[in-house]
Amino acid sequence: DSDNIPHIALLPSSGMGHLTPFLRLAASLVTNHNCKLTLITIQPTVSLSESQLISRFLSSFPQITPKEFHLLPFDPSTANSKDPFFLHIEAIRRSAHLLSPLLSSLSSPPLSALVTDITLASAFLRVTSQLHLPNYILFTASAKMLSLCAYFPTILESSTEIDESFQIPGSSPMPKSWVPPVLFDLSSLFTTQFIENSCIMVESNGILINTFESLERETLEALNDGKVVDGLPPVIPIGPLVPCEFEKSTSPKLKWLDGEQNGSVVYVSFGSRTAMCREQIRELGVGLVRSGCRFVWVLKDKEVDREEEENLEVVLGNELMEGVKEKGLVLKEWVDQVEILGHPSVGGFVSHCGWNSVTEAAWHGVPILAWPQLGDQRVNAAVVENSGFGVCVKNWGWGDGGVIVKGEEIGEMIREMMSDEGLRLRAAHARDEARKAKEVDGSSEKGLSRVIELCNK
Ligand code: BUP
Repeated sequence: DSDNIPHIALLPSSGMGHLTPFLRLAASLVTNHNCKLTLITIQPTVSLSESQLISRFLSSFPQITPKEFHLLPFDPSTANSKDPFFLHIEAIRRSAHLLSPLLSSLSSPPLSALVTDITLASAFLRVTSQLHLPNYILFTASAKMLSLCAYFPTILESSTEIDESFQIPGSSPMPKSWVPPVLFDLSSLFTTQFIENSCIMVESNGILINTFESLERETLEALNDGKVVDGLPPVIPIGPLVPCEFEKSTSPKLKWLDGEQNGSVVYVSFGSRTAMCREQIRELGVGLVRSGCRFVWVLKDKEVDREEEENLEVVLGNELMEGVKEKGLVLKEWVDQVEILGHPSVGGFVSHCGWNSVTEAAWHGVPILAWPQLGDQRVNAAVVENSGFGVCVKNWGWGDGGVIVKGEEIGEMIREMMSDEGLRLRAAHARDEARKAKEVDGSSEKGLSRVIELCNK
């Protein structure tokens, strides 16, 4: 019945970690739920990977209407940050008023709702409320991180200094060391945006989240029972958002994996925006060689892919390069991570715990050795540890160059993870649970149906 088909506009934020879950959500809404969709993309994008993925997506889904949102000129010296992605988000926020005419033009059929990224929520909720258009937020990290985000203004209001840890109602105490360090600087761009987005959440119609019930049951219950923040709209788990065909980009180099034994290879990646300092990169290389395991290592030398220039020999040095090449495959390019995680040879993942990586590892049942680098990653790593399919070394630093972790220690931890049978069993269990959540009558698919019902009201 065409009356019950909602027209939803999706508006992702900057960076692959934000774009990818939006595109997976879009694919699932058109393919499995028969929705009419408009995808609004920000132009230009920060990274090349983003613009390439958007093109591939749009050519796979010609039934989705593309709309471009062009940014106004922006002077980065007027914002307190050096991070190209945060600066881009600020540029979007300052252009937010341009969304109103764009949304008004989408009238056939009329829009039912806008789904926007949490990092853009405060700017765009103002626009949707003026237009009386329902607004949903897609939260792209863990529910545990959502509870920290929602509760953060309350922490700031309280007169007591945070000691070693603090309590978010409905959860076990959270160590202060999990809080993204940037949040202790109240004048930073990230923190001002974070607080504004946190405060606006109560005004949205619902918060969709890329997690699943059995992974974060307690936290989801606390959020939905109003324990964390009174008046929060429904928090609806719809994850893991499943990797799709349009993302595939098979590289002939990955054929290497076919020749390796089942479960023997460790995959190493710190996501699309972390570039470790050279010294730490080299220690990691030493660690990988020392671990005795075979590996696929995705190495990033620059935060933004367009700026990568040095070749591998320069980054690693000739001697280490030789050692590394003998034992594994080291790549300084975009790889199909999901293909790697789904390969039978891969038996472990050294990961920064960007939330997409975590959900992809769970989807394929791959154990994680967590080494969070920034932002929400420590909180996400704690979710992984708590659910039993990963381990996190507490005294490894944030990877910002402050404390260099030695290769010997890295190698030992990798060896331990790769030989831990219990970890493998728990990862297989996480995979079964993730898959169950996405069955037709699974909790996350029911969540999506609920979103569509809400959009039709
Ligand atoms: Br690098 C890299 N190939 O080579 P996260 C990443 N990915 O497919 P991040 C590749 O990018 P935020 C590569 O599978 C995941 O879907 C990966 O998202 C994919 O981390 C995505 O894991 C990366 O959330 O983003 O990039 O640090 O900070 O927003 O979490």
